[in-house]
Amino acid sequence: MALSKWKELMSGHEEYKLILKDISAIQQDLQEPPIVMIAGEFKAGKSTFINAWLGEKILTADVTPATAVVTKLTYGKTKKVIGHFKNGETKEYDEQWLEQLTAEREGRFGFVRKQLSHIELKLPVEKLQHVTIVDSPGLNATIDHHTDATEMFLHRADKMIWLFNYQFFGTSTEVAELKKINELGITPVGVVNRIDLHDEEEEELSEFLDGERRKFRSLISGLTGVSALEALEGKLENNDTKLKWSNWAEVEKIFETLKAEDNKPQRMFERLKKPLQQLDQLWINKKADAGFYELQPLVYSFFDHDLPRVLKDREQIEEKLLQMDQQFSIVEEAISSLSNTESFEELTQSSHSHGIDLSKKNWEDKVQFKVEDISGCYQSIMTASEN
Ligand SMILES: Nc1nc2c(ncn2[C@@H]2O[C@H](COP(=O)(O)OP(=O)(O)OP(=O)(O)O)[C@@H](O)[C@H]2O)c(=O)[nH]1
Ligand SMILES: [Mg+2]
Repeated sequence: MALSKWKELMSGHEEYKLILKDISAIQQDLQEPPIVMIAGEFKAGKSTFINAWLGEKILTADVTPATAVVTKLTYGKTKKVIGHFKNGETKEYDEQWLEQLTAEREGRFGFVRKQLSHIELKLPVEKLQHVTIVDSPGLNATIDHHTDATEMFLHRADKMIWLFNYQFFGTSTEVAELKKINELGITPVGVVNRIDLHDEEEEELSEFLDGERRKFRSLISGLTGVSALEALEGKLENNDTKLKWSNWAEVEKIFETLKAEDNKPQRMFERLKKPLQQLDQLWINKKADAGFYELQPLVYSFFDHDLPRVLKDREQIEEKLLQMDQQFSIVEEAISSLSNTESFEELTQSSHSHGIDLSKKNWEDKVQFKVEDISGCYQSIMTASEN
C-alpha cells in the first residue's frame, strides 16, 4: 500500500524521522477497529470504567495516581502484553508484568515505562473485535509525564469518552483539555462517573445532568451519569440491582452508537494532513537549500571574474568614446570653417595637434578638401575606435 512505499522511501533519513513515526502510527491504526479512548482527569475512574466494560478486574485501579502508561486493549486469541516503544520497537512481556509496566509502581520497570509509547494488551474478548479501547493516564495529574503520555496519544483516537469525576465536575483544567481535544477534530461523549456518591435529597441527578449538559454542550456530545464501581461489582457479583443502580445500560448504548458510526476513514484522512503538510514544508526548504547551494558558486564567480572584466571593458569603451568625441569635434569645426576662411588656418593647426594633417591642402581648392579630408577624419576616427 502507498503508506508502506512512503515509509520505505523515508526510512534511514534522519530528517523524516518524526513524519515516519506519524505515518507508522496511522498505518498501524488503520488495521484496527475504531479506537475509543477513555480520557479524563486523574482518578475519574477510567481504569475502573474499562474493567466494568470488560466485566473483569484487568487494569490497575487505585486511590493514588495509578495508570502511568497509555494502555491499548485489542483483540487477540490469547492474552498478550506487548510494549510499543517510542523508537518504534516492540517487545512482548509476560502477563505477570502488566501492572508493573502500566501502573505507577516502584521497581525495575520505571525506566522501561519512560521509553514506552504505549502498552498493548491483547485479550480474547469478543467485544474487542469491533472496538479498540484505550486507557489513559489521568490528565492534570500531579505527575507531568502522565499528562504528556496521554496528550501524545490523543490524536490517535477515533472516538473518545470523557469521564468526569462527579466529585470534581467541570474543573477549569478539564475545560482546557476538552478544548484541545475538540481542536483535534474529536467531540467526546460525556460520562459522569461516581454517581453512587450523589445525594438525591440535595438535587435530583437528572436535574444536575441536564444543567451540566447545557453548560458543556459545545465541548461534548451528551452527558450520562454512571457508577463504574457499582457496575464492576454488579457484574462480578452477578448482582442485577447494583448493575441497575450503576446505570451501566446507558454505557452499553453509547458503545453501540460509537460502533455504528464509522468515522475511521475520515479520521485517517484528517490525521494524514499533518505529516503531508510537514513533508511539503520539508521539501520546500530542501528546494530552497538546493537552489542556494547551486547558485552560490555562480554568484562567487560573477563577483570574482565577470564583474571586474565588465568594469574594465567599460573603462576602455569610455576612453574610446572620449577619443571619438574629440575627432568628431574636429570634423564639426572643419565643416563650420568652410563658411569661414579665416578659421581654416587655426583648423589645420588644431587638426595637426590631434594627429590629422590638413596642411598639405590648398585652401583655394577648398571644396575638394572638404570631401577628401572630412572622409580622412572619419577614417582616423574609425581607426581610433578599432584600437
Ligand atoms: N465511589 C466510586 N468510586 C469509584 C468509582 N469508579 C472508580 N472509583 C474509585 O476511584 C479510585 C480511582 O479509580 P481508577 O479507576 O484508578 O481511576 P483512574 O481514572 O483510572 O485513575 P488514574 O489512572 O490514576 O488517572 C479507585 O479507588 C476506584 O475504586 C465509582 O463509580 N464510584
Ligand atoms: Mg487509571
